[in-house]
Amino acid sequence: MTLPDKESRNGVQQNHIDWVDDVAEITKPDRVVWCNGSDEEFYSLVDGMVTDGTLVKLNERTYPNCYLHRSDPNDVARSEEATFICTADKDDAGPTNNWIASGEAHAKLRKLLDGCMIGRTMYVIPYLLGPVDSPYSQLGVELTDSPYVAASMKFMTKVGRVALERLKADGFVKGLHSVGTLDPSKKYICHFPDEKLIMSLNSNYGGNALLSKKCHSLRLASVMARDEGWLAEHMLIIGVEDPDGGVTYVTGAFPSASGKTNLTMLKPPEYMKGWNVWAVSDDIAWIHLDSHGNFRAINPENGFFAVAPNTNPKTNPRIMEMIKENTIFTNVALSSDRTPWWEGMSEHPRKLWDWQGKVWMAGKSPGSAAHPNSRFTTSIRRYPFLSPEYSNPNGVPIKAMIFGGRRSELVPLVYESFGWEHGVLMGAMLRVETTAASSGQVGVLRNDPMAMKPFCGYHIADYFNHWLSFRSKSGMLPKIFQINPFRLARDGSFLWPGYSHNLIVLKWIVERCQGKAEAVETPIGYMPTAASLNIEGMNISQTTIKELLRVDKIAWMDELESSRLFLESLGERLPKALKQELEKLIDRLAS
Ligand code: OXD
Ligand code: MN
Repeated sequence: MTLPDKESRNGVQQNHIDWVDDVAEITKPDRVVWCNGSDEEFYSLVDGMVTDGTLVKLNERTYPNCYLHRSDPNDVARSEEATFICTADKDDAGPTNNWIASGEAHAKLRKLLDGCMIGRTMYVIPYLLGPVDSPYSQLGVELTDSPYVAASMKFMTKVGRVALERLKADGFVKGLHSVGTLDPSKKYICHFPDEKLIMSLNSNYGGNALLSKKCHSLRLASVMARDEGWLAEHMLIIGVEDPDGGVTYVTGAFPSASGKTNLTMLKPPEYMKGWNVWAVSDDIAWIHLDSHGNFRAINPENGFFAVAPNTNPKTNPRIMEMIKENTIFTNVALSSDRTPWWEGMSEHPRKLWDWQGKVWMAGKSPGSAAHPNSRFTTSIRRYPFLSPEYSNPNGVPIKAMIFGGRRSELVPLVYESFGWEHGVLMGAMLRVETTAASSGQVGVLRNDPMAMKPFCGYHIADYFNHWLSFRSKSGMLPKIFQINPFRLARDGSFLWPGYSHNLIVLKWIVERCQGKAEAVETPIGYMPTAASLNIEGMNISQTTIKELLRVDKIAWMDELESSRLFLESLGERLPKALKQELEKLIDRLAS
């Protein structure tokens, strides 16, 4: 074993170094490399992976500095069944999480870790989450034997000097990751909130292996947020600019693979002159209250790890431009000119190599050429419409929070809650169709409160209580909305064209915050009138709009019954205020 590079760990506290040394002692890597986040280091990592076949270099002329990574076919999505919260008491993890007692998890993992890095390099990745100099930012150190993870972390976080500088003084979240043997029966993604520790074994999929993302920024951070009085949410953050030049900041919680990245990078349609959308975050928001009670949100991440299928120059030209350089693609298909391809990008080329590297012929080969959860990873800095406030250490002031997700029926295009508690209920009742981002069946309805079911690191009923507690902490509560651009017509086509047209919905939300847009009161909340939606520029009929805004009372009663059963299944800890809100909603629908 070569000793960690003294130069790069200079000044780092001894106890931090001790942990790295202790892990190396157990996992026995051939080499330990402290990452500094430089471009040279990135190129050396990707060159090594191109040489050993882990990456395919894409066409340098059309996709400069872009690479394709193909996963093991059994390791293509987040593995919720292998994800655990490890605490002393099962009740702290609650009914929506898998749990292993922390002592037992340590013992189990210790065996699996023994010698798991023999013949490999262990990369030590010090990373900073959030703006430099922000009081809300956090440090982590990920130890990994995956060069794919080491290279991707450079895009996803701020690696190296900026983190090492803070490591001299601050505590940090410890993350240990090993690709292991990729044996699915030995896959464990374990979180130890009491120790600020993550251990992830036998997966190399981003959501399981880039520990800064779901593991640190959501599961562990949600516990810290509960204890410290803030929110760690599975939310995008955008600044919506109106024709007067005002920018209204909005967050949006949607389950995985439900369009957060598309909404974050929305290009306004031709007919909405003067409007724009500025990206702050496409996946995660850390939200703190400032001294005036404003909700201030930062993006802990520094990059995108987002779904590729259906992204095309029409649905999202801004994304297509961004990923033409300095991007790692995972599990997309490959064209004969070594450019990436996925379903919904363009007409099927006649011949492709599918996501597993096999020849794929249009009209002949079964299944899709790209994996439905194929992804791109790139730095947020590449995005031309990155909000100038992205780096603001104090975050951006949030005026509206949106919940959403795929619902082919029932949920209207947009509606607003009557107040904070009702909005919290709206989030708690979020029930959506599953997507390919997590292993398991796609398109099945499941409860995914606040889009946090897979990511809340503690008892979900306590989490609702935590949300409710902001009522007494802030006089500046954001308005809460639910949206659903995914409603289907009888023939299976989408009723709403989505993508850039979603700005019409955002405009209504912004104008509600500004006190400008009209609304009508319905039993489920405030809804836009057809006139207040400003659909003149769109090619959509009044009948379709009416359908999109229809409240089907009988179907809603069924929905509420399912929600009631779900909420009751959470047990004693369910806040009374939430039950009361549900009763009020039932009464409104019944009257
Ligand atoms: C993601 C997810 O990758 O939510 O963002 O799964
Ligand atoms: Mn996500």
